[in-house]
Amino acid sequence: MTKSTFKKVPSILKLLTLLFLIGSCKEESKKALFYTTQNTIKIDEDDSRDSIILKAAHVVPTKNQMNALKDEFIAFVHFGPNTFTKLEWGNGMEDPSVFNLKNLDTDQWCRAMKDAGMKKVIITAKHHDGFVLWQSRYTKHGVMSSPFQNGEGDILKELSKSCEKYGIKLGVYLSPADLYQIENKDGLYGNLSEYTVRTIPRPVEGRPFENKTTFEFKVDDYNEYFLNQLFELLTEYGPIDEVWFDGAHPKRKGGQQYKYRDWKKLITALAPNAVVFGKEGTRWCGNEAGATRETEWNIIPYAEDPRTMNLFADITGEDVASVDKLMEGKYLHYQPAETNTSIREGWFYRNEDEQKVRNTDDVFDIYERSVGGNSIFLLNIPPNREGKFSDKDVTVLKETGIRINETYGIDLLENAKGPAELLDTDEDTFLVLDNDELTLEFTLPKEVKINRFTIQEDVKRHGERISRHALDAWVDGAWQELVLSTNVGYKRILRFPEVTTNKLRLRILDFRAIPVLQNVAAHYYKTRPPVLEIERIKNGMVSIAPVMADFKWNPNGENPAENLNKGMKIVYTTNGEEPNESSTVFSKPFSFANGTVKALAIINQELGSVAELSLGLQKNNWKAVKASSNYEDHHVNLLFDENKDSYWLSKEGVDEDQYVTLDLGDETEISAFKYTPPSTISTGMIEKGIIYSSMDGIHWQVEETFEFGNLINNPTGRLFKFKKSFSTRYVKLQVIEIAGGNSSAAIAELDFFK
Ligand code: FUL
Repeated sequence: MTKSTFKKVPSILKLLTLLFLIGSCKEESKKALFYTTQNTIKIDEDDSRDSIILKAAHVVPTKNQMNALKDEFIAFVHFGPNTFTKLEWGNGMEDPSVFNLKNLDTDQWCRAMKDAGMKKVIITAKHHDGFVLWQSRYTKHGVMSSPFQNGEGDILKELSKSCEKYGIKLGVYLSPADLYQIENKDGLYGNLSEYTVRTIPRPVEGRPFENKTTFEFKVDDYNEYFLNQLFELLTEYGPIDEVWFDGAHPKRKGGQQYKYRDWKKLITALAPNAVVFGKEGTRWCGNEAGATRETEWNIIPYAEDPRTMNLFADITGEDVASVDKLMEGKYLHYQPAETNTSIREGWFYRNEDEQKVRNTDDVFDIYERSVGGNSIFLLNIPPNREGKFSDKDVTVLKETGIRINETYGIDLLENAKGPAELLDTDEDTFLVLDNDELTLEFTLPKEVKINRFTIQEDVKRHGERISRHALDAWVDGAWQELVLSTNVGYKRILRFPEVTTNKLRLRILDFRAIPVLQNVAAHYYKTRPPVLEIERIKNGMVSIAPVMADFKWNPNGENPAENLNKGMKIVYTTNGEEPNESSTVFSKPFSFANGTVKALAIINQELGSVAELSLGLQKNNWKAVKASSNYEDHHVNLLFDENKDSYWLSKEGVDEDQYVTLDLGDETEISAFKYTPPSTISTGMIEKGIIYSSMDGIHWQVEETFEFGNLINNPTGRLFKFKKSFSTRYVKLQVIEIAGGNSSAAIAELDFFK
């Protein structure tokens, strides 16, 4: 049935037709299309809930979108004046000489991307500051005015050559926001110029184009400038596979509008293979942290026709395209999400010591959640001031590539029995499921260990249809459910605890239309027991968890170590003995004081390394009696709140005497204390002090003077054992010396031990 015949049928008939088609599907099991597939399908007034769902199941990607999905893992490169000014956003008024690049090694970038298995790179040809990385004819604000190769360098040209050499596709980020064009006195952005018919490209004397195509558009000065630059980018740097339009705007001016439909005409003509990000091509996933949705459908409801829209709002909610959401739309449009985040804290390179780099666990986890969650993984690697990717970043890319290869390069279903269309590597074979046979079995010649399973729908021809599914394994003579999940789309990677089996069963539990699968594969990810961290949280409860990556920029809230090590258990002891398989399993925080907790992770019978933490008195009944001053956000109570991130900080230059006095609640025997300084500031480290004891909080007795070294460089907790233990109810810590000669004292946490 074609779309037009479908349109003419009144809704009751539509529903009957639908039921008939679904009912007759068994006989016509190879016929999964009820009418023509399209990239955008209009919802009609008389469409029912069922017919809208059926329409959604016929929305398919364009060739360019399909290729973008198949690229899976791609690179982002943020490079420009910000790399030198160490800012995330420039202001457009930077002197081009700040871009003081002496060396450039785009081959090195491409090698690192290749090692990671990335298929495309998108470079910030122009970021919001308006500085251009190529030899544009239309501005002097760029590499042409910088010291780089005496103003003759062209970053894009270099990258395009390297891309060709290493077989990597090229994409350009051209920021619609342009601070240089906003701020400089002859700037074109929002200059209120008239919309007149203009020829693109505008000829420039002595700089002819090899490509003789011309366009006529009725545009203003800034749109003309933008189109001229697009023309240069799309005709002089080899094939361009993606054009990235950022929606962010540090500033706007003069009510500047963007004539996107004209930009699109130019892109379609000059770079027919380019998918357009931020418009109808691909969409932002809604965050910059590498967070992914549990369910990511790529059939998006629109209130207007996305084929004619100029403005595309960001889509950020958790529920983007559930059936209920589809009902709110007037058009259904295929639009894959790009999960974009940076390998470093920030989009631009700043430095080696402070700017954290994601570890391989983190990057691999995002890869599995994004590529295996029906989206494209766009990872930014910002080159440094030497024009290279830094060593740390290169190592992570290499390790990620190795993990992807070792895990997904081997299909454990290779010699399995099951539907041949799904087990072959031919992308043009697919399997239309039978309406009452929605279970698929795969039998392997021998038992294998698996913990990953990938499913791909035939989105290219049949769209996205599965909305719930489960995977089972045959274990000890019975089916055991391994994992239950939601939609599939281009690719779903299922992660579950390792199982040894020779039979797997995929059950499709719910769908929008008869599911059509393209491929399935089973894999094994070599997990390793993660390093653990023990900490006492509020109310004296002890918690044990894999160490989280210390990546403070936009944390996505996922614990990669836990994600990757499904099936891991944590065991611990509190009696000083080394933990082993038969030790207590950690399932929830427990109350513990005055002793040592030792813990390790076990995965697939493999024991990880032992983590250990000595815990002092519980602090539930402690009170701060007195303290020298404190800053408003750094109250003295924060030094016994079991949180190392918060701290007491006395005011600079206010007190002659710096001290804190605590009431421990009961008379207690004390043999040692631990001082934990804050790790986020380098001031206030107490190098030298005195501990006093008191039974009544009035009469004090000196117990001992303590001293700690190298606190600024190594701000870790320091234990001090008293020569002789003592009984006390009140304790006073008197500061004698603060590292670096500061006059503010800081304590993140104080602990006392029996
Ligand atoms: C954002 C921009 O403002 C950032 O600087 C960066 O380019 C990121 C990819 O998109 O919207």
